Amino acid sequence: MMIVKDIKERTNELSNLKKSKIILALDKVESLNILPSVIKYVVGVKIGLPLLINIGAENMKNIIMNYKNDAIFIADLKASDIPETNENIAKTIKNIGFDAIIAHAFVGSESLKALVKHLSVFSLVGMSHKDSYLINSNVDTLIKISQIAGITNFVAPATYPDIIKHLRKEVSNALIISPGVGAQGAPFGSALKVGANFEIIGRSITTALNPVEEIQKILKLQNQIISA
Ligand code: BMP
Repeated sequence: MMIVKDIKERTNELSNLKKSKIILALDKVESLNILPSVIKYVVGVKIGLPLLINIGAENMKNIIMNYKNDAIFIADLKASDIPETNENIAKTIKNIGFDAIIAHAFVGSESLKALVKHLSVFSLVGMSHKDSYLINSNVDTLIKISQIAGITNFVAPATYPDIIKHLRKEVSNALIISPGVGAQGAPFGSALKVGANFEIIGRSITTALNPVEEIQKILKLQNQIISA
């Protein structure tokens, strides 16, 4: 019988193996070119909606099949629909081979539960951009909604470290992945320092002249922070 490990266990194992706290964010078709050379340094790959639409489900299936033992794959759809449609989204995404999906919590626990039935869910309880005041001023409600749906995996912003700190305090066993380091201004390692498990990093790597060198630099910084 195949034992299915949960997402926290899998990311921990991969992280220990690779000495990495990086989840690579790929949003553009051309960014796929770097995948073969960087996959061994990252714990997960977060696929953005534009990339998924542009390459299509069949191509995505093949990519995931190719790398499924090397990293976890997260569909960043920010699912936010009624329960019936969310369930349809979850089935579709699972069928492509994704391990997890990112969802908005503001739609309510029933919509989240519809996703949880099919795959691991990362609930968005804060966002990294300047305009994110509506979501970021409702973090506690969003955490509650997520918990009612049985979710302990979260996305929280590195650009608002207090949100990560608060989330870690509220949900001590949470798996927290955090965007906003690098291109959006938060220093590499800063999200880890305040309680995130992994940092989601896109453009700093995908647009680097030498993505492998850039990753190695980031890993060094992350490891300095972890061991400090
Ligand atoms: P970058 O490192 O290039 O800024 O990429 C960050 C990634 O995380 C992007 O794919 C973006 O869509 C996503 N993201 C974010 O930046 N802030 C959030 O609050 C939530 C996200 O999913």
